Amino acid sequence: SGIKRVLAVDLGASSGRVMLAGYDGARLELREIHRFDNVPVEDGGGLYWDAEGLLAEIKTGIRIAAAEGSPILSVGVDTWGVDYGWIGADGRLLRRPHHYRDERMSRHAEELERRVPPAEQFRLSGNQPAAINTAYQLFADLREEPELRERAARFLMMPDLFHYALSGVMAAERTILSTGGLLSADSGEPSALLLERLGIPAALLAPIVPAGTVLGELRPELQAELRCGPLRVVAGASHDTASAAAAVPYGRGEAASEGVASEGTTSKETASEGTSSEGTAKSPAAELQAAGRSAKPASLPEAAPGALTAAPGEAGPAAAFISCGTWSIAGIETPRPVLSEAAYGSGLTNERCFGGGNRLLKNITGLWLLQECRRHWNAAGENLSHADLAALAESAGPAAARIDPDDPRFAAPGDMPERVRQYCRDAGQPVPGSRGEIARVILESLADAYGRAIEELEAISGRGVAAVHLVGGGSRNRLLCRLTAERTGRVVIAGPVEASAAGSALVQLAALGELDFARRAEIVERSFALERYLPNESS
Ligand code: LFR
Repeated sequence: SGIKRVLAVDLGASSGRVMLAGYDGARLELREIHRFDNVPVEDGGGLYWDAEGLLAEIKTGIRIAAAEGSPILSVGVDTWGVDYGWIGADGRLLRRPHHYRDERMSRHAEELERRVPPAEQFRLSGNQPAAINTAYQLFADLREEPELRERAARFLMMPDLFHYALSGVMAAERTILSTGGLLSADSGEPSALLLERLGIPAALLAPIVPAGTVLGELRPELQAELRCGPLRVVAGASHDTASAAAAVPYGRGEAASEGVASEGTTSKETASEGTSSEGTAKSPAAELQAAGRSAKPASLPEAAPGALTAAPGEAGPAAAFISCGTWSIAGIETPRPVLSEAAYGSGLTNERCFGGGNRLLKNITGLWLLQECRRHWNAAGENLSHADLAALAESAGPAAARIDPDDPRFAAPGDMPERVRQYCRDAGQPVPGSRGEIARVILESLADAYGRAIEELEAISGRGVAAVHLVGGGSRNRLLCRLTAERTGRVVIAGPVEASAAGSALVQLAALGELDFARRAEIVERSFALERYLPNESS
């Protein structure tokens, strides 16, 4: 058949999934093939990834998909940022990779910041300094285990580690590496200065490749073991946020906004007349340009670093996005990293995009707060789904209190409902009682944080934000979408829900020459039910 199939493996904070994506030249269809837990392993006080177990699950997913009988072209893995594993001289993992919620970095952060003060880290790398960053983790490891200098041949970021296990090829894909505080913001290459001052040997980095690189074929042993064809292993935009951003249908929802009034009007309606609305809508290329991006075909590899210093795109209004999962990442794409004092002071960070551009981002604690509440309540015998919680929050009505989602007291797992109450008590605010009230306080506080983040992004990038694309799991939460439209004062276009998997598939297909990435917005709009929320329809 004419359908091109690729596998997107998305490893998230509580679960991992293998999604089979089929592309018929117009629409992308995603189907979950295999889902499994991704729970950090505790060992001797440390927190680790169960990399071996996850690899087994990825293989299971490939085997199940292959057994369906249709050829699969490729597989690509994306994960959250910053984490990595150490590879020994024999090419094997030295030990379980650490999880960023591990605490060892706190013992070395002070020394690291003495060597490279936070403001300088930001100026050099464009990354907001944070103890979870790869730079802090590597620094801590090398100080606590100096023998790593002898024993380790490389460190590989988590997606790179899985790609290596699948293909036998060691490479450092740029979007995931750009989360770690190690790359020069200017060149996109490792910062010699940073590495030297932190005592991290440059030889520990694998050769850097752009997002959308075909690394090779699945190792022959695995092809035999999994009874699949010679599918290729593609390093896509392997940071989950970079993948999610690759699936943002910039321009599509806004173009169709006039005359569509009600919350929850799915753009299925606009999509079915989609081809006819084509006439009134700007062409995808024009939209990409209006969003400050160049509309080069994405099957081209990522632009050379020099391209980043090209003149910024037109100054017209841009669309921002919020990728809402365990974290909420609010961002706007810019031609170059934004390294101003204001960006640093507002806690913004810069990461690389597929195609070579930059994402200016604010990382906000996301659905983590609700996920932890749910875990707590369900451990006490409830059986609440995410939908149940959303319904309770909806019927609780407007909240009388607010929390700061990024307050450090919310970072670790635990009794989140009580922490929320305590926060309100400490702040002299009305204390939420019921589960619905607590959930409502969290959602309204998140929406407030989104509102502030969009203002900051707009002010600091100098680009007007006309609309906000809300993608990821949170885009399913209608209350959150509505509140976000209200607090940001912008049209919110919600979806796709499985943004990381969709983005991974789009990038893989582009890398294989099967899809023109410049058309990604119309493909996404045709493929997923996007919903629009207008700012003036308050709750
Ligand atoms: C989202 C994400 C963020 C990153 C955080 C920690 O899943 O990848 O982009 O800042 O996780 O790695």
